[in-house]
Amino acid sequence: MKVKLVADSSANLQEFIGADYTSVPLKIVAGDKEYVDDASLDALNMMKEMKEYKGKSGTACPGVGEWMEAFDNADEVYGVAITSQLSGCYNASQVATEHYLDENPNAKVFILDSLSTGPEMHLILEKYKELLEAGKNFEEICEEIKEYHKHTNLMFSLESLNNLARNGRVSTVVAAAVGMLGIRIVGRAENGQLEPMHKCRGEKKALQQIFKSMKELGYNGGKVRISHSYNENAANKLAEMIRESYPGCDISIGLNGGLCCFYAEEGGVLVGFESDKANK
Ligand code: X90
Repeated sequence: MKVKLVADSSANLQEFIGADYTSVPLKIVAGDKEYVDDASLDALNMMKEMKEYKGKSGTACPGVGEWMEAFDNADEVYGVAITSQLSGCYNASQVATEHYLDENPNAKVFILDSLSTGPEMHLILEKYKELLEAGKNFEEICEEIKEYHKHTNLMFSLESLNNLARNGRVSTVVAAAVGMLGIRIVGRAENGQLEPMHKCRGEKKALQQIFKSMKELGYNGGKVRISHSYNENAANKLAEMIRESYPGCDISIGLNGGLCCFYAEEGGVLVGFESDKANK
């Protein structure tokens, strides 16, 4: 039996060790130039070119066909998509699921609406893998992943909300408030939307605020997945801070891919974490 794991490229994973995994790319568009968010994309260079480019830029989600291709004739497909509240990606995955099941009536497909992105999607993929390795069946996996999802969260620190605001993903009022140099917005994904919570002066304060809010949301030493837009220093500092209180907890750090780099912008840090509390 062939089992496939899939996620769109906002999960920041081009490969997923130990699983038959496909990343479905979103696209970043600036004028005539299109950046496909796949393994060949140099996101750092993309950000550099974007800075110089003064015209309109935006993103596009994968279509139904790209999802279906990723399903790859598998008997069972498990996946996760960027929040349906800010992207058409999940919707495309649902249409793809219907078509796929029409063509393959014996197959089983489940794609979760993450109501989030980036490292929270990473946690979901790791849980799928764990459940598969435990020998659970399709129905059990769907139930358990939905239950797990209630206990996964996403927080962020952003230095600029320009690209989010220009593309209608956050209100321009909120975005304008960040404009000042050195100010970071710390917030979380809530009901599938970006929820700004605190304005922080300087990175250290922003990271301290993230950790404080994590604990308020019920973080208690569970897994943490951090991704950053070329700000490894901040990611390391946050990991250190968490480890001081929870030595030995499972934390990993990775780079944002193209989509998250475009929206989180330079310096942005995203943190996916498990909580004792059910926040969904
Ligand atoms: O369909 C498309 O073109 C993609 C649109 C994606 C828009 C949102 C991307 C957010 C990326 C920014 C910080 C975390 C926000 C969490 C919100 C749930 C990362």
